[in-house]
Amino acid sequence: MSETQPVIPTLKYATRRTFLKNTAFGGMVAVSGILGSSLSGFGRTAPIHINPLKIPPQDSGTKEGATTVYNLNVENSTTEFVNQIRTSTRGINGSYLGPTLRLKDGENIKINVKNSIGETTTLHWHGLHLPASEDGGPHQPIKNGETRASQFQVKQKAASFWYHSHQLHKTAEHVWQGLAGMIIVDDAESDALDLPREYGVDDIPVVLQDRIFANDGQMYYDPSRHDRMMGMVGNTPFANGTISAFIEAKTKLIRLRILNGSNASTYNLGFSDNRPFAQIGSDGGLLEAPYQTNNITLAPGERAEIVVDASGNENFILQSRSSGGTGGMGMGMMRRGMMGGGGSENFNFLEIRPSENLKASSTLPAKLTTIEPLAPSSAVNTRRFMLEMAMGPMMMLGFGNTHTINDRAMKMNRIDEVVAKNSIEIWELGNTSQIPHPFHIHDVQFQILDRGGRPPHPGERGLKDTVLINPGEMVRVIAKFSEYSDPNIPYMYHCHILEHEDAGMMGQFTVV
Ligand SMILES: [Cu+2]
Repeated sequence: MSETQPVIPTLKYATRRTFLKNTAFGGMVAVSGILGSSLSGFGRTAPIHINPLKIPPQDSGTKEGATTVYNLNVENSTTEFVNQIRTSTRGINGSYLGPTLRLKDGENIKINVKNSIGETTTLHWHGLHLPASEDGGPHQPIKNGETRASQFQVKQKAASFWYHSHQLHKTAEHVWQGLAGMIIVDDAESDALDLPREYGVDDIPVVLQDRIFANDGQMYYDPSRHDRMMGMVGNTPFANGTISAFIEAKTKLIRLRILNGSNASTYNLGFSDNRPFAQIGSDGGLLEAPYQTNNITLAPGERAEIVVDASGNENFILQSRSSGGTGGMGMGMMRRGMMGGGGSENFNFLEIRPSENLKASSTLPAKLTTIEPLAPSSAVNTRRFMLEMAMGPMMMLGFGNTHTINDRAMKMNRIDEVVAKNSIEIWELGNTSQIPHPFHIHDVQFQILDRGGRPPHPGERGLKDTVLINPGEMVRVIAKFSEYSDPNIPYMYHCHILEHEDAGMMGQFTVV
């Protein structure tokens, strides 16, 4: 496939559920898949991917007195993912996904969100510590035509966060259509570190997703009962909404801020030539020190910042591999078995093409930050949350609550847990179902105490707001619920497989 050849899917059978196995979309992905796995070491490899990675524009807001103001418009649009095919999408200040919001620790911000999509939605600031009233969750819906402001002070360590629709029962569909974007927080400590930081050049946001196109080029959100049960998994990999994406590396070290923005797929990430890289950050901050690996597992909602050395003559591909790899937790195998193909196949997300003369980069600092561990002895309360899925007859008959936490499905008018302000708590997260669930807690960054009684994986020893709970596993996390309280407006905790969240695997807590 040449770089100039347009790719046009067949339009003959525009049946909604006739998916693209035999269309040009599928063909393109399959071709890059085959070539991608056969990269080998004789001189410069031929480019495989065909589209420059879209880099979301940065939005650093506008100063209005002591407040930095951001204006977001949530809108309907169309996007040309493939030449000459316009796909209906939704985006924020754009046609698919949104700008990267650049925030500074300590600054007062106001984000105006205008809804122009013709139905109610909302935007949630995932991972940020803020008052419940400003969280952008199901209790802060924005009707079509209305604008709602979220106003708060940024109190975060430097890290990569994100924002996405959190509309009750509609989150999965809205995110599928494109309502998500990245947030980068900077702080003084990380500004002083010698890390790659030129946005879009050697510091690159990478939103990973997978989608399904019908033969008419549209991405219908039309989940089957199986999709609703297991989560909607696509067969076409997206990086920032780019299919078959590539970047040219101009510097020796490239920092990728990777967000798993998929609805339901856990990615087992590494490079096609298995080259090592350093993980430098987790969900809510930098790790204390770079962690050398060649494989990371990233569940929906999780982020990882990595730095890879692009030296060498060869192009290489950031891919998700189905077969587990070294450092993973057997996720690929498990999902392939459970999901029956689809999203756990090999996904080639992003080809990296080193320039002939790479600009030198500084060596990574040995120490990145300090994370004060929260001592289990300081916890005043322990709560247990069991993630459950009703399988068998209940599911087949389609009644009852199929996705629950502690036997209950989400109810807007029921507060499930009340946490005392400024207290430290241990939350025990268990999973009685047969598939993994990523558990997300609003408002806080937590620390993982142990996973199945064992210390967390090195890449998980930083600040986290989302953690994958494998079947039969108990993960203990510890968090401080500081500063903000509101007896009436709750925060959410939920599974970040968006179909599960929408089906009720969500609960509410207040801080008082
Ligand atoms: Cu789940």
